[in-house]
Amino acid sequence: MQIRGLYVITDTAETALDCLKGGAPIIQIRDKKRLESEETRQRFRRAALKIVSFKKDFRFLFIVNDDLDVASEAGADGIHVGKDDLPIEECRKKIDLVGYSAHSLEEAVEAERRGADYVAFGAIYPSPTKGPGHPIQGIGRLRAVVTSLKVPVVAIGGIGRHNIKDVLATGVASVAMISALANAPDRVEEARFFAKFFV
Ligand code: 3NM
Repeated sequence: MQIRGLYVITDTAETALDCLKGGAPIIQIRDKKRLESEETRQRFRRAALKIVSFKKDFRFLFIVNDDLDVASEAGADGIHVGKDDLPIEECRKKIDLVGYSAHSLEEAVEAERRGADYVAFGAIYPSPTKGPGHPIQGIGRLRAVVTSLKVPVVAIGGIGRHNIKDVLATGVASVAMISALANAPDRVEEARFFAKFFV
């Protein structure tokens, strides 16, 4: 399976399941609080194992954010890292699919050169999840990244119903979301709405 379509990022198996029911082809588990305590780490691990169990009913790529041990234990398809995480080259030794978060065109090109299988680029718009201090790239820079890279580009940050069409017009392979799905009154329907743009 390739990186294409709705890319769901969540810290719960419940949201993952709802989005799979809506047709999402990619799920990433991400919880930046997972290293706060043994309890949060175990919660993360259990959620990863639960999500992987959904593979018996759904076809999807499962990606773990920044935790090679949990990714290996769960038998995840891939790992996603950024500049402060494990190097791409280290991840590559243990797992087939490695994604990287870039925040400039230069960083995106460099990630591809170092062997990333896809590059996430953001934040495209102000992100409710990242908050006000996080740099905004806008559609013009996204387009430049899409045209400069051979690997699939995933747009991320502040994407929702009101701007999805502008994002897709850049030719991105995939669109990643946290809050637009997590906060939707009906997550299955919301995932279906976004997933259908790619069929
Ligand atoms: N990474 P939402 S923006 C996890 O710019 C993440 O790399 C970003 O959440 C980046 O869909 C972001 O709620 C948050 O804006 C995405």
